Amino acid sequence: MLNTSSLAALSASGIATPRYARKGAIGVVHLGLGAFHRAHQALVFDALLQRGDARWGVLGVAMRNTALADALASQHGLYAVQVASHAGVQWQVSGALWQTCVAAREPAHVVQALAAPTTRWVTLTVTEKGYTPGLAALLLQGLAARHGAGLGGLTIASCDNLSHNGHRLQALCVEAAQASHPELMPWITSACRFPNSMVDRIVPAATAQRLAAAKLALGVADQAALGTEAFWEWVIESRFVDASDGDVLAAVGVTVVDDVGPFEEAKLRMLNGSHSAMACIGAVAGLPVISDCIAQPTVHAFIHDLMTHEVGPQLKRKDWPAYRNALLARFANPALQHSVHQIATDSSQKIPQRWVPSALDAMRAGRTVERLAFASAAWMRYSLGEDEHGQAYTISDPLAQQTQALARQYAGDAAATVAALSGLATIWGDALPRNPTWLAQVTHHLSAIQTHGVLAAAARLSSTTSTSAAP
Ligand code: CS2
Repeated sequence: MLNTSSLAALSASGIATPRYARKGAIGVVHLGLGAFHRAHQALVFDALLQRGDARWGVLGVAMRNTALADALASQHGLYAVQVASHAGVQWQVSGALWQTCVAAREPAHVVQALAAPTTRWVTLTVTEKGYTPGLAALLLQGLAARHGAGLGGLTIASCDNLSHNGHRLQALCVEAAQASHPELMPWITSACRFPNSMVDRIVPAATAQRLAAAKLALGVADQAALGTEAFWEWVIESRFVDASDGDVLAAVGVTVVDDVGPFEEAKLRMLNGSHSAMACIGAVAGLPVISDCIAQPTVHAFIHDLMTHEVGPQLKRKDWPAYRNALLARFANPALQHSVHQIATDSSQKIPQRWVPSALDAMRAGRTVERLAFASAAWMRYSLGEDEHGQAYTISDPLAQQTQALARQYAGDAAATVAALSGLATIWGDALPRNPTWLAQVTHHLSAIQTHGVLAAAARLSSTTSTSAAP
């Protein structure tokens, strides 16, 4: 099994491995030890450690997943990442995780780490639904201990796919402090920093095939191996407790900006918005992974036109045509094998930032929203929990029980399904459910999906919708 004693042989066989001492005081507490962190921020910290800056060793905190944290602990925090690009695949072993633990099992360990004098940063990837009072309570315990010990504040960087993620996290902590530690409130706002940030890298959950490929490439088993694409981006606002961190991060490829808004808006609406649309369409059509979806000319045209006519024109980021083209190429990467069901997970938490703002902006600008309405109809069809070949699947979503019950109750009746499912204000907000044109379009597309099947309905949409010339 991969562990410290494997490193010399791996390095001799040409695999990039950590060349630094992997012990000492932890500098970063990361909450949410999923695949994304391990193939994204952890590799940024690994690059900093490789440069000899020992302040970035990570305590990786799984919120609940004991199996993953324990597997990583048994591998001394080491795991391999396969980076797949047109140029081929390359493996590297990350050494940034110096310790792991589980918040639900060892909360005191997390609090202690948050309160340690050497800890400078907290990063979070706890998913959209993870911003709970429980999370705030955990952070507050650590912050209270820090404050009590007379230590400085922390840079606390939310790295989840939420708009204004840093502001949201700060508001959650301040609100919790108001209730339980009012004396902490001024200190949290003055001594800690909550930069907004946009993170991007497509990192599918590991599969048995990936673990088998890792074993073949490494010559030892790695229970925590991952695959990803070559592209990565981390754009973060320059609001750090230690102002010099901006230059340090920039030196390893992080983009440090005053306002992350335009980057975050483009990423959530173009990349994640397209992902969620393909996830629903693919799940209903029985296409297992994103590269299968985008390989279908109908889906390619649909996603291209969605970004071109309904999402891109409203963005603050004016280079969106180039961004769109790069995304279409990234979606086609066959090495990723990114499961549509993984992306469809928690759709009720994702749609509010991925589709709804685009629909509202496009309508305000007098543009078509046909494809956003189609995607919404595809999500309603997806909510039945059974694809067009009669294959059942599990919907993993906090609202699954409710949405699936409604979809089944009105199955086959497009108007009734749309009336029931578009009334969920936590997903659609207030304006869309009251907009008769929107509701009529969603109903029209759901009915077309029911009659023709999702791919044929999408093909009809491409041939009937008139659109302006594409940039
Ligand atoms: C995906 C994201 O699962 C999902 O919802 O859309 O994880 C996506 O792959 C990343 O945000 C890419 O940066």
